[in-house]
Amino acid sequence: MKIQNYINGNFHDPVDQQWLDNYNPSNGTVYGQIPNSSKADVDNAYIAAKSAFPSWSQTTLEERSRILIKISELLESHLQRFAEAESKDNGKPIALAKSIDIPRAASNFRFFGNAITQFASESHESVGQQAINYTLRQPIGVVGCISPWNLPLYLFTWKIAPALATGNCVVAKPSEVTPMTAYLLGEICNEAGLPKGVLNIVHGLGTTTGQAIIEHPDIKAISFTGGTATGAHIARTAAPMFKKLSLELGGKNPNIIFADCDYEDMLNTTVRSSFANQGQICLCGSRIFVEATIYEQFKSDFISKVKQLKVGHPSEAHTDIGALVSKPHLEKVKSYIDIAKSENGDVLCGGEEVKVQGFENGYYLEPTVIEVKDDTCRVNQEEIFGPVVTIMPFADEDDVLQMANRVKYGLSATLWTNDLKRTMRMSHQLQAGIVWVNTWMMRDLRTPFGGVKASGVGREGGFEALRFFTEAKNVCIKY
Ligand code: TXE
Repeated sequence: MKIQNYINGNFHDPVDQQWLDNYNPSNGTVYGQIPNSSKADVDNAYIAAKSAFPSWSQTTLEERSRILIKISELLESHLQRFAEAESKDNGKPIALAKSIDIPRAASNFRFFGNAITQFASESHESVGQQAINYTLRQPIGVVGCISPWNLPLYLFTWKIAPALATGNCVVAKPSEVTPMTAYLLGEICNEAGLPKGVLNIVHGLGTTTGQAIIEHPDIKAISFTGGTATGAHIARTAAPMFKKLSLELGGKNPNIIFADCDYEDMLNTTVRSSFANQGQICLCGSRIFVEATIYEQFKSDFISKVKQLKVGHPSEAHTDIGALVSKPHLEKVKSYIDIAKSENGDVLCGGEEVKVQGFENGYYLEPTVIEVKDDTCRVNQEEIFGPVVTIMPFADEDDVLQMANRVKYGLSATLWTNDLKRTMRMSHQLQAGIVWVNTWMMRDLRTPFGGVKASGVGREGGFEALRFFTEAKNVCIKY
């Protein structure tokens, strides 16, 4: 199957007729071609977006809101089709695509369609000077949205929905590894009545298509989710042009378990926070720290639960762990298991590729738990982004706080305890953009989302996203 770019409301081949193979990770076969778009395609997308901007930015909030909510409803009505496409493209279990990815993509449009109608700005009276100041929130113009492969439609729409809600026009690029649901979204947008050129989707490699977007002098803001190295490259490229940037990058998140927690809840959630989506979520708790008094008990209970996880074909209802997204990614993740062994890490379970019957060329890996002796070892410091977690004991609060913060990343942290004072102390000191206490990945779209340190700059979510996609202008009127 060949997919095309979505520009000005129509589907087009890439100008240079350059194509890339699209792989099905569950069986390792090529099942389609996608454009490897050049600068010429990005320029065409930009021109369409620029011409659509005057009208879209002047469209009433009610009308923009209505269209976004219509997109959300159409996504919901095509749930099965989108979930199948996502699972096939990415390797994630169909049940996960159906229960999380696609519904959350639909929620993004619904949420920002509603949020824009509530987006107020401030005013300040300059007392004694007989003047009133108010803040205008104006759309930026044409903005770029670049998303990764792990939660393809969910993260793509997480950027596009607030960009459109605020009256911007968009040039967007999904990951070249998982382009399919973004391609299908174009059809839905036409059906929902989104005017031509308001959203344009170009497909291709980061180094060609993505690079053309970030280098485009008139695409004034970039919202990006992906690897930290790519984020740094985007920041360097964008700096001389003073582009506005939102960068959501990698994570190496601590999952901190105290003896006083609700044990069963913690255990079940920790299995999920370690291995959901094959561990390919920037929020996964990939470093597990357990209070020494319950360490041995936890180790044995956790390993026994992990061993029960079923690695299998993504389309099977009972699959817990599907395929990793690509062959190169599988190789990268496996290389960390070798690194762990060379650093005296103890592989407590997993560590081997799995040959799923009938799909022997798929990219499957056992869920892997590595006991590490020292928190500064590479497997404990570098983002692996696969079904691999480390575990180690800690002595007390100070000890674990030091280890939790001793990484270059700072996206999220999870804390398991029933001690309120400790919860407060630790939540305030953990270097992370999000702290979950006695839960994991509970999302409320109104909350700020993003990381500190090498996990990025800027915040998405709620009004933060609407602020990012607008320029604040102060108007001061003397009366
Ligand atoms: O990400 P890339 P990759 C981490 C994870 C993973 C590593 C690399 O550790 O192993 O990053 O993954 C586009 N200009 N995360 O290689 O390359 C690219 O086409 C403009 C964490 O997939 O960062 C894709 O659309 N764009 C992460 C997007 O950037 C460029 C999720 C992400 O790809 C570009 C994914 C360029 N020069 C990986 N180069 C998370 N935070 O959730 C690439 N791209």
